[in-house]
Amino acid sequence: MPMLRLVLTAVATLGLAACGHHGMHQHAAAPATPPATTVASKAMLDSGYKKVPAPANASVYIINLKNGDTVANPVRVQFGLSGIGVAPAGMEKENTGHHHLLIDVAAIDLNAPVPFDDNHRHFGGGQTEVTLALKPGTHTLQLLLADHNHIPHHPAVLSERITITVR
Ligand SMILES: [Cu+2]
Repeated sequence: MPMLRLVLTAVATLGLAACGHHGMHQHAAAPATPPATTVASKAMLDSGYKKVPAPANASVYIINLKNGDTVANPVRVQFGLSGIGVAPAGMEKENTGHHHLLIDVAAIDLNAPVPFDDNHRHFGGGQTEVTLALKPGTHTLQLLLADHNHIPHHPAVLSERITITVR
């Protein structure tokens, strides 16, 4: 698609020009982190479980870290939520869910409970931040909201995936 490529090039050029003009950025933008592979969210699971609906404007995001950041241990991650609220796991309440931090997860099944393991951290107490010890090197972080049964909402409330470097 030559047309699309042309547009993208133009946007990239403008972006660089803006950076140069304002002189606020000390480093070139970090390469974008490829999104995790997902299957499309279904309103109802094969088991007949009807997913908790999420408002169209619901979003989740990492407040204090951005793609390309370099940080030292311990790594604090603050969870931001908009358009939907937090409730502890096990509590069924409309327009709520609890946070999950996906660490180095490249594929997400949005039609199954969020796994319980070191790469999928549940914050079933309704916590909105965590302090982690991560191995030095690069890691991806992504937030996923899920319902009282740890099943993602429909549509899924999933943050951008970012890469950080831990010194
Ligand atoms: Cu959970």
